[in-house]
Amino acid sequence: MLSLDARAHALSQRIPDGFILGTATSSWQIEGDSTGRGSSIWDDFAAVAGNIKDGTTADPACDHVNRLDTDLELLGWLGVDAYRFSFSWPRIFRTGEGELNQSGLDFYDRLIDGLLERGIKPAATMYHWDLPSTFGDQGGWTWAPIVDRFGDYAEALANRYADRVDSWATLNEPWVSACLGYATTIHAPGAGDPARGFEAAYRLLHAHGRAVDVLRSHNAPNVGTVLNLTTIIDDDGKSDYGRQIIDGLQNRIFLDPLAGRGIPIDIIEATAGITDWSFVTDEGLTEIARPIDWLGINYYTPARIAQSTASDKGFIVGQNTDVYPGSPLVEFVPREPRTEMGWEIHAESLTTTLVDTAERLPGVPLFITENGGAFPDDEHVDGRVNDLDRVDYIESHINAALDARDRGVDLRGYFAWSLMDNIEWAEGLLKRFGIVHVDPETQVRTPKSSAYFLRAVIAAR
Ligand code: IFM
Repeated sequence: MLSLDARAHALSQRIPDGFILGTATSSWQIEGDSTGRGSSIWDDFAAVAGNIKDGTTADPACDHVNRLDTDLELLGWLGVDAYRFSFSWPRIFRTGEGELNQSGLDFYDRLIDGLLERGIKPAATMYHWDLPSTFGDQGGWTWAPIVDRFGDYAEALANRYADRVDSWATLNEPWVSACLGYATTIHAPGAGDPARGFEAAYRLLHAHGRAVDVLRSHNAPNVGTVLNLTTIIDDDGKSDYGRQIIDGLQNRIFLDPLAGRGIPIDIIEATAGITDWSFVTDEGLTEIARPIDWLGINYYTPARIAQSTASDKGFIVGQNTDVYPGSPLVEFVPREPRTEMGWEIHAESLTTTLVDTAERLPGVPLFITENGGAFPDDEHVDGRVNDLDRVDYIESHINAALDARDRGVDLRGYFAWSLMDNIEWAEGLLKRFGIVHVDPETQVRTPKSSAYFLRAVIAAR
C-alpha cells in the first residue's frame, strides 16, 4: 500500500499549472462572536429547541473572530492558493442595512489583508445563509424588496473590498436556502411552505443578478456564484421521469435562468399544483442572466433514485421527496459506502456533474467550491486524527474532477470543505467535515491526516 506522501505526490502530478487548490468555510459556521454583529435567521432558528440536533448555537463555533491569527497561520502552513470564506451580512450591517458595523468591517479587513500577506487569494461569498433577522421577520427571501437590499449590501462590500478580494460569489447554494429553509423546515427560517420555496429560489437568483451588476460597477474582479449541483441516477431504470424532474429541481432550475433560458418548462408544469410562478418577471430574468466569470459547484453525493421499495435506507440528510416539491414519488437509494450524512460516496458522479454543467452553461469556467465528507474521525495516531476515509474521499474526488478536465471541461480549481470542523447547521457539532480538528472545549486546532495530505499535494505540484 502506498504511503500518504506517495499518494499525494502521484495526485500532484495530475494538477495542471494554475489550477487553484484551496479550502472553504462560512461565517455562521465558524465565526462565533455573535455579540459583535446583528442577529441572523440562523440565530433565531438555533434558539428554538429541537431545530439544531445537539442544541448548538452560534457561540463559540470555532471562535474564528478571536482566533483569526491562528487560523491565518494554519492556512499559511497548508500552503493553499486561495481561501473561500463568507461575509456575514449582519456583521457588515447589524440590521442588514443603514449604519455600517465598524468592528465587522475591520474584521474582514484583517482577514483579507492577512490572506494577501501570505500570498493566499481571498475568495469571498456574499451570502452563505445568515440573513439578517430584520429581513427574515419581513418574509426573508420571499419579501420582494430583499433584492434591492442585497444590491445595497453588494455596494457596501464592493466599496470596501473590491480592490483586494480576488473572486466574488454572490450566493452559496440557493437550492439549500430555498428548499431546506422555505419549502421544508430543515433549515432556517423553517417556513415549511413549498410555494414559498420556489419564490425564494427565484428571488435569490434575482438578488444574485442585481449583485453582479453592482459588483461590476465597482470593477470587482471574477464575479460568479455557487450552486450545489449533482447527478441524478435512475437506479432501477424505471424512474426516468423522476430523474428528469429532480434534475430540474436541483440543477436546471438555477442553471437555465443563469444561461438565459428562463425557468424550465417541465418544472413549471410539474409544480403547477404548488405555484403559478406569477412572481417571475421578464426584467428579473434579464438581470439573472447577466454574464458571470465563473460558476462554483459544491458537490458531495449523487441523488440515486428508484421506485419506492419500502425498505429502510436509514439516515440521509436532505434527500427525500419533500425537498423536491413537484417531483413524483420516488425513493432515495444511496449505495454504500456512505458518509456520516448518509450520502453515497461516488466520485464518478462528480465527473458527470461537471461535464453536464459545462454543457448547460457553456463558456463559463467552473470551480469545485466545496467537496468533502463527514466521517467518524475516531482513529488517532500520535495525537492526530487519522482520517483515512476523508483522505480517500478527497483523493478520489480531485481525481474525478481532473477526469472532467481531461474530457474538456474548463475546470479551474478545487476547494476542500472544510478548513476546520464547524457547525454543520441543523446537525450542530455532531458532523465533522474539517481537515483540521477543532476541540469544541479548548478550541485547539489539530491538522488531521487529510490536512497533511492536501498540504503534500500542494507542495509537490
Ligand atoms: O456545511 C455545508 C456548507 O455550509 C454548505 N455546503 C454543504 C456543507 C456540508 O453539508
